[in-house]
Amino acid sequence: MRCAIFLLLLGNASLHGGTVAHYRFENDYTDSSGNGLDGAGNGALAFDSNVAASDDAGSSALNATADFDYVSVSHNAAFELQTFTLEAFVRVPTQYTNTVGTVGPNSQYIAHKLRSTSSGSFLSSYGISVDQSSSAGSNLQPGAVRATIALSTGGISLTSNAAINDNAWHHVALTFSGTVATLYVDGRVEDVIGGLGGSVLHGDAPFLVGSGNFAGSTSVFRRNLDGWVDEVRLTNTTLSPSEFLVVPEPSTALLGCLGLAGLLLRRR
Ligand SMILES: [Ca+2]
Ligand SMILES: [Ca+2]
Repeated sequence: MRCAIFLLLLGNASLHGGTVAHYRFENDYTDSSGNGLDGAGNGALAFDSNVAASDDAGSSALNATADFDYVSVSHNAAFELQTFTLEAFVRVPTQYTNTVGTVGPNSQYIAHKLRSTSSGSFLSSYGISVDQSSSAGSNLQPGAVRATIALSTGGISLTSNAAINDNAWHHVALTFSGTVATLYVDGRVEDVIGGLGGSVLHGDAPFLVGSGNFAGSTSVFRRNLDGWVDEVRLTNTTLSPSEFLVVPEPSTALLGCLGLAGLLLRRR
């Protein structure tokens, strides 16, 4: 009973009243928030039962490991937030370079609200990506998580020290209070920018999962993610880590399995 109550408390993380959209990818692209912001799949997406070790992961995740695949949600005014939390579970392989050149190097997008499909900088109103490669003249850090917000006072970019390209599930989150932007990886603060002002710039482009911020001459969004994504949740307030989706604990789970395996071996 105590265990059941504990699990119930953990499960409350996904019931926050300020949820704008929540894509659980339980074999579909629907929004479980009740706001009707359902998505649509594009390209060779699949669903995968290999999910994060989290009580909030459900039993299915989005496999977006192919090139050109992504989930799109039509623009809606509900996405035009001035304070928010964007979070997701993500798993990227150690080698996660897109095989199609036109997909583009740079940073592969996990989830973001696109502002414009044209070329340029800070085309996402807000978003989270993972750096793929370090090209000449860039400040990209392979495996680092990057978050951007387009503000009327100038675009900002946050970067994690932690690298997540280890083929394990991680939780990533970007919060913005209107003056402070914070990037979290696995519930830990990785970067903070304070003293911000102005407003978040918005446009009528879609909210995207697994693809980037520029539909070039090929009409496909560049910076396509080569990895898995799950439980993309957008909230209209700045959540604290205790309110995030329950962060995966792969090392603990692995240790538990190893301990169990050791116990079983000793019994033979
Ligand atoms: Ca799920
Ligand atoms: Ca992909």
